[in-house]
Amino acid sequence: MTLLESLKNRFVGKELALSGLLALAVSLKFVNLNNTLMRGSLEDPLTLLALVGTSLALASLPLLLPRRFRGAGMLFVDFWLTVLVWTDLLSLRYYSDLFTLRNLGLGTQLSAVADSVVALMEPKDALLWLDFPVLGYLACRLTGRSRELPALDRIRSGAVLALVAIFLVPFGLRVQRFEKTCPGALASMWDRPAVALSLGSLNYHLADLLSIASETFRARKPATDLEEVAGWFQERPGTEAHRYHGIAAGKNLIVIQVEALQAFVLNRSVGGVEITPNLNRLARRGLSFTETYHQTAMGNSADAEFLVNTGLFPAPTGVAYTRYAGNEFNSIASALKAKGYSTIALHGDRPGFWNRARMYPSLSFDRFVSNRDFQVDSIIGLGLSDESFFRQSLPILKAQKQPFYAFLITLSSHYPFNMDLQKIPELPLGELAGTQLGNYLRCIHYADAQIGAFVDGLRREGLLDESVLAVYGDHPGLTVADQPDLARFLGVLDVSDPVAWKKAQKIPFIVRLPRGRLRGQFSLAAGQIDIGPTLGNLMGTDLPTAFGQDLLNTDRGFVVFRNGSFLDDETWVLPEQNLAYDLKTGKARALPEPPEELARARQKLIFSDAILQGNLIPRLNASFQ
Ligand code: GP9
Ligand code: MN
Repeated sequence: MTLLESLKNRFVGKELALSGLLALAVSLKFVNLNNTLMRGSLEDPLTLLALVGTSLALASLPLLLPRRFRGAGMLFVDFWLTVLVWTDLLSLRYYSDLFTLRNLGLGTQLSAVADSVVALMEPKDALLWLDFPVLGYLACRLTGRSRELPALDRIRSGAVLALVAIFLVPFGLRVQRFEKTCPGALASMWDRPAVALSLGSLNYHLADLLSIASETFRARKPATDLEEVAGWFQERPGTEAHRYHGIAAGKNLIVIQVEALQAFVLNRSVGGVEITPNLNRLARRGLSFTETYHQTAMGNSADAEFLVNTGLFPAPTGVAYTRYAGNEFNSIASALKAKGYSTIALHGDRPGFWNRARMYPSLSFDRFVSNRDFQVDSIIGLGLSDESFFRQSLPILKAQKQPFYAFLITLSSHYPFNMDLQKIPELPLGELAGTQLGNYLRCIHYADAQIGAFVDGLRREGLLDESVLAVYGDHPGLTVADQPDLARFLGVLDVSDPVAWKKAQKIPFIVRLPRGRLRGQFSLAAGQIDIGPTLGNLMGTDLPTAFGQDLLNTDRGFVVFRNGSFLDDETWVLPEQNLAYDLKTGKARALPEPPEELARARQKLIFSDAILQGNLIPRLNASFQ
């Protein structure tokens, strides 16, 4: 039978009608989901067209099946897409996040929330299933007549595939536009609801599926094997003999990751006002590592958390928090839990942002306090203001079972630093007023004041001298566009000189011990990956699979960056560019010989990647025993 004859057949007409009905039902469900995310989020015609197009494409797929299975195929598509929308709605209610296929591997975490799933359901959810009996009835009738209809032929399946491809064109165009306005967003998936708002919720899932499929397709065998990695860790001397090992054992550990905090603001004033008086005081009275570099990659805040808590490098592609949340990890929290600590993470944003709600259990945090749990009484930028965040965190820590490890992540000093400026006190900025650098200084000044109030609170509650307190910046906040202003502000001739810019991007790393027991400034090169081993040593524990070093027990800094560049206390090497810079003079110089450091840097990255890709931590731990 020719295609034309086939189309003339009224049963084919009915099939097409049924498929159209299915597409309509699917579209309506996902439009409803988009409206739940944000009313009016489908106002962009291309986004709406892409949503309808993808619904039509999916609803056409059953037409490829042998005729007698087509009705069932349609019900199958409807059933699973409805389950998907429903899972999204429940996930939004629980995590303020959307479902991702990546989290399918997190079965163990699912059992923890299984009880709440029923509690999250609402009577109106039944509406999602309204179309099911109607489609079921029509599909049955169609199948009942299947014998009268011709068998599947190649021309028709070709036509269906062509139709599917045409229906998917708006999706392709929408993705292309999104990649232009938000480069890298699909690979990092930092905020799934934000992606769904841009692409449409159904197309977010399609993009998610395609990115997982392409990763799986491209996945290469790790460039090393378990024995090699295990051997590397075992060759390292243990930390028991380290200076200050366990000096703060049994005390609480409070770590504050400060959004976009750079080191140049410390001990600096603007218009006669000290920008970070509280951090300066902490640094004076504690340990301060003045040459600390951020090592984050695509995952920004999440990479900083990951580097610090696990001592592993960020993922080579994508983001460890979103790609590898199903892995097992050794972390500061797991090491301290083994010593009887309770563990808690606190952050004033949605729990789903950066997949934190999924990642924290994998990092051995017992509890995650997010904006779902805080009273959201004042908002700056992306979420709860730092003032409210610290004010509410204090009683939570007071009630926390001691000893505890508390990991706090601030938020208000987030790029572009002008989101709610009217809520942030003024600074006498002079000619910097209104510039991004000026706004940044205001945000940091504000964050510093909140940290100061928190430290006072800890003192008042008797927690300060019962705790080790560490503060560091997650990544730089200023961009190349701020270089001229920054150069003027710092009084440095040319911040656009690579070494000067690299140094301007340093972050602070400060540790206060109970009763200010250890003090000092350290100028060896350090990275975020060294923070875990350094704190671990003070707490009398060890991170057996961390790639960083204990900064109090080494006289040589060595910092490796995700792009393969690395630096020690004298030289910054960029192997890809065949370049090296003298860190003191800023001058380019010959690549160091012999290239031992190059091999060491490479090996660390290869081993760390192998651990992530192969989920090697459980097997490494077993091999250490
Ligand atoms: C979001 C916050 C900011 O919760 O941590 O993340 P960033 O954009 O800096 O990665
Ligand atoms: Mn950040």
